[in-house]
Amino acid sequence: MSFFGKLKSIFKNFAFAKNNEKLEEILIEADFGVKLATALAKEIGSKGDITEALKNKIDTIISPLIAEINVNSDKHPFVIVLEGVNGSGKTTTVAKLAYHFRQMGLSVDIVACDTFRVAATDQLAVWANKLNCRIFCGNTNPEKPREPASLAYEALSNSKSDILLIDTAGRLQNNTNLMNELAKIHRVLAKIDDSAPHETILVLDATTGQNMVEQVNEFQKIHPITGLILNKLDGNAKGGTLVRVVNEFKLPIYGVGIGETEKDFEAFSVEKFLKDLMEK
Ligand SMILES: Nc1nc2c(ncn2[C@@H]2O[C@H](COP(=O)(O)OP(=O)(O)OP(=O)(O)O)[C@@H](O)[C@H]2O)c(=O)[nH]1
Ligand SMILES: [Mg+2]
Repeated sequence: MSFFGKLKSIFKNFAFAKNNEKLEEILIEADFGVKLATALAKEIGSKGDITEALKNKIDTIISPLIAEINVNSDKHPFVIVLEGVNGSGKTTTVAKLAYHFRQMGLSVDIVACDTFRVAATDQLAVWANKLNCRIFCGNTNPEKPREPASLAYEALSNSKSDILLIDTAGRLQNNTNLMNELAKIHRVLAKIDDSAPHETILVLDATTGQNMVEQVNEFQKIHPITGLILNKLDGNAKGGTLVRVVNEFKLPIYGVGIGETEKDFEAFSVEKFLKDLMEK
């Protein structure tokens, strides 16, 4: 039974006041987290049409944070760093953003800072070629991978494009060495342009659930995250956690990934999200 169907059937037979606890339970089960679940149950539990009330509430939380990356043409290049855990969709997102900006008539350079895996650079080189972007890459010799920060420095020193997209290696948020490496990328970029990077986007795999909150927390410790991209919304996304992450961090949502091609990127739609949440 769908999440909202489940809600409806439970509330059909009971008085509202008695069931705040049950609503809370369901919201926790749907990954909203205890804090938000309790707050929502308290607020919504006394309303007549719970489904509508919940929809409205989710809309109020998410809608104000739907945003577009605002490219400031005074910053040249406008530097965007993509970060996230392994497999969250960073490299594919670089391709999606490159395509998006190319469509706007902007020139785009890409930096393959995942220098430790030859396959990572190859994957990005294929995209760069397809999307007509210049690529900076370091690991011509897999025995001696280039230091990511040094490559980022070289790229920003030499790029003449409107946009510089920096792909980074996937890392677990609790891996200190790799997190320090990320901090170093930020430091060297700021040496060239103290306002860079102009956007630091955390790419989240929306199917991973609870752990997303911890990911945002840990990446924020390295450098302020300026926005989120939520990937794999075409898959079995954990709806509740998304609402929770958005509610907790109040970070702009710059878009969602809905597939594996460069075109599978769009603005977050609350309407579509709620429809999916109800059907899943
Ligand atoms: N269905 C779906 N698949 C996606 C989406 N975004 C990325 N993928 C797939 O997820 C897998 C991982 O994507 P990558 O872009 O390589 O992820 P990454 O974060 O760069 O991975 P690492 O560099 O290994 O950390 C690939 O098979 C992608 O095609 C999406 O929005 N929807
Ligand atoms: Mg990658």
